[in-house]
Amino acid sequence: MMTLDYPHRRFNPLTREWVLVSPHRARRPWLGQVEKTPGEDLPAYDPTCYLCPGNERAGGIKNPEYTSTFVFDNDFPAVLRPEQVEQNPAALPDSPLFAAKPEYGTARVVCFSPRHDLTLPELSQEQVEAVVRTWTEQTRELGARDYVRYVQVFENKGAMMGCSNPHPHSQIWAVSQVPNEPAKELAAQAEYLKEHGSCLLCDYLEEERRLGERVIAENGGFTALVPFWAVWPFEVMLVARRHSASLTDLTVSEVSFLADIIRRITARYDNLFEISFPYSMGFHQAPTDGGRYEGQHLHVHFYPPLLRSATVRKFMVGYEMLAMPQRDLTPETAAERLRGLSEQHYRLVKAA
Ligand code: H2U
Ligand code: ZN
Repeated sequence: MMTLDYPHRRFNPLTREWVLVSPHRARRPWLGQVEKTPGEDLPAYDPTCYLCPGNERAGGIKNPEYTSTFVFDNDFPAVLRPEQVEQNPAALPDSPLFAAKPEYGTARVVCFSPRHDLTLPELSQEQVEAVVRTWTEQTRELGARDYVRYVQVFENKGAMMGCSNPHPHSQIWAVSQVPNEPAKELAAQAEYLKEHGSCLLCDYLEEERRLGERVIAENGGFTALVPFWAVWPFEVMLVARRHSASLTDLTVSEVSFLADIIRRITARYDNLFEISFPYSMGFHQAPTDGGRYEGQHLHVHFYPPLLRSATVRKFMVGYEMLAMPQRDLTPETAAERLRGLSEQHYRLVKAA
């Protein structure tokens, strides 16, 4: 077990950025903001929820009486299809100091199930497999559009993350240019492949599995670990065991493995403070422009904001905004905490 209890920095080879780790600081007192804990007793159906089956959304559209996953075009999309944009893109400034480019795309919302009250770890294996298959089909369908170069699948969970509705759902933004985060990671992975003749995440995964100290759980298809360079206190990465680039490359059994690891990790998250654990999570996959992205290795990032309890969050402010990210708790300690938790969801245990 690595014991580094003095300040140091760690390198993230995926983004090629550094994070400052200050383990000696974890015990400082907290007199700051205390968050509200999320409501526990949600109804299975909420007549005022715009995502529940049969209910009305903005603009008067009615949701069908869906029984599995449900996908719809976001009624307030951040990006528009080329034919929806009337402005002449040539009017945009394009010089080194005033650079702008048009961005096209399609934004969708994916409801996980008709149930207003059940999050990923509370859904069955079959139900989460349906969610994974929906994300995969959406990646394929939207990725095939000529104006789409990248399909970002993500979930924003919890009021603390700015999520507007507790009804379990994710979003998909399919856009015409590779966004910043995947762009950095694609470049780093391509360069690593060129330099070492092997895949960055294949090599990293092999080493992490050998060391074991940051691994939380795994199955035949995926390993869940706290990355060596984690920024958020309980950040987790799910890494595909096989060198696959995208959701669309997964075999039927890998889809099951992915659903399994998602359920197990989110159950551990909820069990950590016995609340519905907030986070932003998302997939990093290959662009859909037909290019070859041999270095790209499918993975999922979970970025949860909570630090030491259900009510004390990590703020990315001050030094983080102006200099570089910093963390107190070491990734090894976070992994140990998560590893020690049950995979039986506390609410299901209480209900039994
Ligand atoms: P969050 O995942 O951040 O809660 O966002 C939910 C999305 O749902 C948000 O992008 C969309 C919002 O634009 N939405 C609709 O498409 N229709 C509605 O009637 C309300 C919200
Ligand atoms: Zn609902």
